[in-house]
Amino acid sequence: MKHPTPAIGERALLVQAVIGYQSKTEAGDSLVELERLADTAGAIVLGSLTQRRERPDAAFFIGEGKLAEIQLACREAKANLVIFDNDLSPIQVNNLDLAIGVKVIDRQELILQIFARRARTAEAQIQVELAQLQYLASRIPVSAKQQRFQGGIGMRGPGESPFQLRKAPMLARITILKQKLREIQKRRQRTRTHRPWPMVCLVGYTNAGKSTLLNALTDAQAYVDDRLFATLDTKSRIVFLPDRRQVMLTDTVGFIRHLPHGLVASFRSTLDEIRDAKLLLIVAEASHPCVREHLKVVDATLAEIGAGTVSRLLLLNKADREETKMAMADLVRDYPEAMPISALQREGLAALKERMARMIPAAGLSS
Ligand SMILES: Nc1nc2c(ncn2[C@@H]2O[C@H](COP(=O)(O)OP(=O)(O)OP(=O)(O)O)[C@@H](O)[C@H]2O)c(=O)[nH]1
Ligand SMILES: [Mg+2]
Repeated sequence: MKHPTPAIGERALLVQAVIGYQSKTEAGDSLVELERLADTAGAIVLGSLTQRRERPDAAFFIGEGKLAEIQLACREAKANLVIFDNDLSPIQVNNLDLAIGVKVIDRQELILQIFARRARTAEAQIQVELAQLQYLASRIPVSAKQQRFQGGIGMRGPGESPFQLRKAPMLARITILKQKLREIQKRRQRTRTHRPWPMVCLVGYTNAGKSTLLNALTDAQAYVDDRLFATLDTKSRIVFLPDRRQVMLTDTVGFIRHLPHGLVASFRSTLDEIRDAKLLLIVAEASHPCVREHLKVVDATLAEIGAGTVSRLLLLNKADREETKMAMADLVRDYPEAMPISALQREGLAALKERMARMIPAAGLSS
């Protein structure tokens, strides 16, 4: 399977514009995250530039002075890629490309590239290709002038401007991919309806420890890595609850700020499992200084995929870490229902299973 975007392996400079009110910690964390994303994608990060602005510049997102600074920094560091932490419009990408003279991408495109490189199963690969094509198709500019000329007398007819001609094969491919995905999903749906066990899903921000917890609770040997988006091809395993009943525990793709909407939509089939689950185990990295913000992103993403009403249990993971010990008292006060655990040290898991048994209605369980 071919992906339209190449692997990076490039020398990258990071740029972040802090717009309006955004706290220093949050902006800082977003930039650290971008650096980790760039590293995961295989780029060498040379440095970063930030700017605080009231609102984005329509043409370049950043101001003139900062643009000159970026040009200079790129020349000095021999960068051949600039990655923006902010979501850019197609016009801004074009303008920046031309002005700086190196390739410019934004956070969403970077995430798409990572997904493209990491997807292993046929389903995940189709999902990623679909998301990439949708992203690219949405970036083909249709100027007011072209729209005016479309379909005029003597023209080739509506929808045939040069830009639209570029778009047509993409749209055709999108249709084919959607069809393929539907077939895989139908098959998946059939096996799912025949499954006697209720579903429990592990969800949470990327790197929170979901796969580690799956491994700790079952004999799954899910891939664990201190990297963002370690899991794209998810696993499911049976867990025995203390009353000897069984549930099917499924790992899921991690969430992150500005997860491209196309990606969320394409991964819908995997995410459908979340919506149909009897219980969601929300795994949080309690040692992270921005854990509260991460939980907000998780909440918002769950709402976006229609899983806002599924019952959930919050797990404050990585309780073994020194950093967590300081923060735990505050977190437990703010989230009184949450359970501290350590997936790595396998602490708190017996209590977790007890709680799961209590939270899943007995009628929905098989023995
Ligand atoms: N100290 C400590 N580290 C943990 C714990 N749980 C997970 N980790 C580490 O956190 C990192 C990420 O763990 P994963 O299980 O891959 O996280 P994930 O949520 O599956 O991440 P993605 O698949 O990337 O979304 C790994 O380096 C784990 O070893 C824990 O309880 N304590
Ligand atoms: Mg994982």
